[in-house]
Amino acid sequence: MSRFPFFLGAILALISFQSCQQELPQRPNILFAIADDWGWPHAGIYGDPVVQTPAFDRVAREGILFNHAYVSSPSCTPSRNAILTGQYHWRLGPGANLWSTLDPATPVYPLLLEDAGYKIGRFRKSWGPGDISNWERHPAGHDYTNTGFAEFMAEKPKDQPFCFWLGSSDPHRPYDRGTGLSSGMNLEKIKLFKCFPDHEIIRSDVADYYCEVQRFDTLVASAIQLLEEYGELENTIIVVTGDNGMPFPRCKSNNYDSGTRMPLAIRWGKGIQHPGRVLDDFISTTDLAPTFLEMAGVEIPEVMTGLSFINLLTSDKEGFLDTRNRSFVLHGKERHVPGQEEDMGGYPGRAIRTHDYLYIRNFKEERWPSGTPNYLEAAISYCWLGDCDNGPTKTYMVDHREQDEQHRKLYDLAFGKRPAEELYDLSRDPEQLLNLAEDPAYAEIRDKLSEQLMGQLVATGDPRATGGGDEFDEVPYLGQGPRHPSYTGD
Ligand SMILES: [Ca+2]
Repeated sequence: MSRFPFFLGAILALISFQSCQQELPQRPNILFAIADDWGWPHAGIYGDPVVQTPAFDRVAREGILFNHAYVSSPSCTPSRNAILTGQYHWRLGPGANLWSTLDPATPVYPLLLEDAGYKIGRFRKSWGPGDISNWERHPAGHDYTNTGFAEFMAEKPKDQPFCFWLGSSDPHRPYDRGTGLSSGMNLEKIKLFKCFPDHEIIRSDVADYYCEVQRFDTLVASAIQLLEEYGELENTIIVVTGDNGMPFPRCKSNNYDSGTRMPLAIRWGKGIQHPGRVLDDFISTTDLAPTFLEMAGVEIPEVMTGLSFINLLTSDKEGFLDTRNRSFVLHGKERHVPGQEEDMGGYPGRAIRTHDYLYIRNFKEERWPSGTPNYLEAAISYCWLGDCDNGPTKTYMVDHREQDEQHRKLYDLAFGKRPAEELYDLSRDPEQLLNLAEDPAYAEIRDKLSEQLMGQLVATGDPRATGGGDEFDEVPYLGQGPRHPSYTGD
């Protein structure tokens, strides 16, 4: 059965899980903790041998750990827009792009909760980046960046439920070089993604990223401690996740697991009566908004394409539960940074991920997936492989691309052009490095997934699936892109 129409799926899911119904906490508080550029599986409980994430691990142990959570888009603004609106980013016009805007008429869950009596607030990075000065109320709530979650809790009337967005700017670049190593991390123990050359510079860069992941985890720990002090822990749903993958080549801003697959753990006191479970169901972070609204007893707007997963939280089983609705997930990319050679375009693509395969459709295969590799003195001179944040790993991979065949191969995988279709067989290639789209043995699977993907995109109103979408390339870009390290202008 297809994931969409979602209302039909929701009814069937309700029937499937009726036997597990229980009395749920009324109007629970919501603490949404989101890291910036933190990818799966970089948490202790996922088996990472180096990074230490005791707060995330605790949330998972006392709640549920999700193995297959995905963002709508591996880029800050569209990913966050999708979370707030409960809609795929391709339904949000300019909001599909990085450094953009969002139509103030779009329903967002924090404001719907405020209208229903919740106190709402946000800390540090929430919506964006971009410009939402035309919103009367900030879509993520009132700003407590200066005073913190503690002040929010101190202000809150005792009996008023709350919804708080605990944002962090970690582990976004830049990093203090060598902090991972100097903190005692064993670089040799790091499990490097296979899309990176194995070099000490890269291991050290990953360790620096881990340091900031750990700083985010400390923020989560302090928020949990505060909930305990106020006696609110058991009636609060705590969600810990990220907005896109690690800021390294072929990760963030890419439609591979390294860009779109997120750590996700959820704790909900008595709402989860069988804690410590691990789930393999596919979750889109667009599913969070309808889940929060349903928990609060607030009507879910019809425009939301996300699907509440309360049925998973209240189940007593683990593994892959909702086979009707959660056998795949969709994600995609519009413009991250305008890093192409001749226009403001991005690198549009969409993907469908199942337990067995990843299929990607690149709509403009003539463009550069990570932006042009050239350093030009033209109007776009500020972009150098613009879709990849600058850092030691990027510089190493560019500088050593001709060193040998392996370095060249990994450079091309990260920065080279890609065909219109990509297909990865996850049973033999979990890191998605070997494209089988042209292999005759996989033609039938490729065509089936292509048809399924396009059908879902049409059903969810994606302009790229109906012959349009070029308007995404015309949206003003309100930020800057990575410059070549040699750039000395302004
Ligand atoms: Ca981000």
